[in-house]
Amino acid sequence: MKRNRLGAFAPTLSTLSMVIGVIVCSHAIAQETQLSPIVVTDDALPEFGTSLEGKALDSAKFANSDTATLLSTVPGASFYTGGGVSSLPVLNGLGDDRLRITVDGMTITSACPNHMNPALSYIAPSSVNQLKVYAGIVPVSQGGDSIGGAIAVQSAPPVFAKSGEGFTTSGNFSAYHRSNGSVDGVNLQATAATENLSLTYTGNSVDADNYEDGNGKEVAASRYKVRNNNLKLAALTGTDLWTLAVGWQDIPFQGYPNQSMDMTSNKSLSVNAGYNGNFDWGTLEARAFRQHVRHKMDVLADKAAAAGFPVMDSYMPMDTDAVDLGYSVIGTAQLSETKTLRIGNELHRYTLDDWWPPLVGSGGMEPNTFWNVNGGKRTRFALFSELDSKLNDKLSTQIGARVEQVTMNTGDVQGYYDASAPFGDAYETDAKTFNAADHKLKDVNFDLTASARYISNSNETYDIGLSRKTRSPNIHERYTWANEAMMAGLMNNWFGDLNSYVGDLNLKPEVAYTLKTSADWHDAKQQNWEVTVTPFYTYVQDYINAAVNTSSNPYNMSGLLGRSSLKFVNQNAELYGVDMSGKKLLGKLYGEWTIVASLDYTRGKTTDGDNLYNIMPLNARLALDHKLGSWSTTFEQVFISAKDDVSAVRGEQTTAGYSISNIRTSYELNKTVNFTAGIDNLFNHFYELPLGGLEYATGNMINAAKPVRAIGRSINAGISINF
Ligand SMILES: [Cu+2]
Repeated sequence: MKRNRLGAFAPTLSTLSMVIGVIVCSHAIAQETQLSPIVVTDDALPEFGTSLEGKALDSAKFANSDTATLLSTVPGASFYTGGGVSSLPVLNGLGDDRLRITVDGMTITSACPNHMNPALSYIAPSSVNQLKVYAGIVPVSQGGDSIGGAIAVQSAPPVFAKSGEGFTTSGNFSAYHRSNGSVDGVNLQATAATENLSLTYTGNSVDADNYEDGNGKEVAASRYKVRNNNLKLAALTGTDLWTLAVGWQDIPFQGYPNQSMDMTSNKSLSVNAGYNGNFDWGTLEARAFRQHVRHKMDVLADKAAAAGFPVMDSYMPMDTDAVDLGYSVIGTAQLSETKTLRIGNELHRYTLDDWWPPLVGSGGMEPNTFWNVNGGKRTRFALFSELDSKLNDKLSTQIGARVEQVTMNTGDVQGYYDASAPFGDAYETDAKTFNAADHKLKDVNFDLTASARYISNSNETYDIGLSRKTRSPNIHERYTWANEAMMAGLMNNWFGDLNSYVGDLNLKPEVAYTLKTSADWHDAKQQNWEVTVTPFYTYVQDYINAAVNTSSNPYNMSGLLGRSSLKFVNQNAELYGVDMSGKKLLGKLYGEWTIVASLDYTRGKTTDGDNLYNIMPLNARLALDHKLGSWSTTFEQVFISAKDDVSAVRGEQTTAGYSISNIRTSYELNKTVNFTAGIDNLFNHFYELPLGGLEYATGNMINAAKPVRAIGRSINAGISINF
């Protein structure tokens, strides 16, 4: 494990249009000991995953404020973009709630009908020490309630003083600036530690204005402001490690160009306690956590202006109050030299209130509070077991089974008004129907994973994996109830497509069957060259998709040209494709040059013949890395083909192909100071985001909304200082 992440970024500060950017990271102080992770692992095990840490992460950190995008070099990864720090990651065409995403072991739910606050929005890129990604085939110990894959993000492990050293302090400060959107960020990390106790504070902030596209035109409501804090206490007793972390976040605003709403406040408080212990029989990891979030939405003034709305204090207040609560206990026993057994139990309970206060004087949004979800509950209880075996020198296997019970419930709802209002019955019939139904639901889900790795010789490794994975519907998919499309349905949308959605109590869990193989060819020392080819096929039974809402509610019509009123439905779907990557050391000429290339192809469609929504078109990345002493540089070219395979039912719009160039360089001085600079979208190319949805402010009853415009050229710089 790499413990030194200096490298971080670099940018810096600026009062006069200079650039800066920084990132923090570096817990790194050489003279301190770091507890090695207590996990029984074996390189021989099959793994359809990628682990990013150290330099591999640092190169991306200053160029973005959005932790999900640290995955951008992972084959098969893409992003549904929305808010500046809240992209929803996708692996091989399955994203958002279809991935299991944890932050320091905590399962955090997007507590918003637009999924504005997903798990990775609670940790800044600068605070990420390690990012593990499993695409398609996921060990059951890492999975559960997901069908696409898993992403586990870890902040830096605690640092203790060395034996005999007594008391020590260490830390890092970093700052960065990005020209497009005038983004300023600062990060601070400080640790005070003895041999047995360690206290670390981590804080960061980022302020961003609206960015400009490649034509120099501003994208309204792309601005944001974020404050994150975390205090972590760790104690060592013998070989046991205890941790207690408290985190709090404040996002005063985060704009969403592809939603009718914007985040106007997100305040959270989390408590996360962990234990890692060694016993005669093996190791025990335990964790308990709770996160409370208060989330608010309305429309930011600049978006309202861009959409042509009259100036008002509030356009539509929306409120969310949610709690994620959970624990996990995982025991790992080394049964023999060739067998490791893992047994675990997890509980995750999510509760949600989602209400929209009346707007006095609005006519259509009063006099009652609109209850979108009233006392929603979703509890998962899981047991799993996993066996790692080394059958011989060449062949290793992993098999696992997981059973998970998901129970859900919610209370009664009401709309803004009843049928006695002058506008008639937009809500009352739907509310009565919903309240008369039984809301209590229970699913029992089974997951199975079997995988094998065959190391043929020092040049060839082959993996194969087969799995069955299950995800139960989320609260909004099952419990949103109002067919009224212009107001209620459009608010229940985490796709950025500006359609209206309504839930269905009868939705079944989606079950995915995946077959994935991987071939890895490389030189014996794995330093000179490598080529990896990873094809996959997934069949999803009861994939939760959308169909035209045939409700006879008289207000079941969209207020936006080309947008539809849709309803969540179970369909069958299949996804297939291939990820390829390779690298080659070119040689030495004023430093060392390496070429790195990757290509992803994913196809997704329903068995009825429609394309799945938001599937990343064929894309490739070509990078030339240069290293000379403490100086490293990457020249990157990204190629994205046109998005033509679009979802008919969602009225998905095509986007044109494009190619952009990025340059990043960093220089490390005395292992203490790190300077970073870069230019993204060097040639200021104008393009539309394939997975960005539609720009709300460009659509109305006469004009169809256009795809969200991507950011133009940005000059970035940062500095990181260890102390
Ligand atoms: Cu929201």
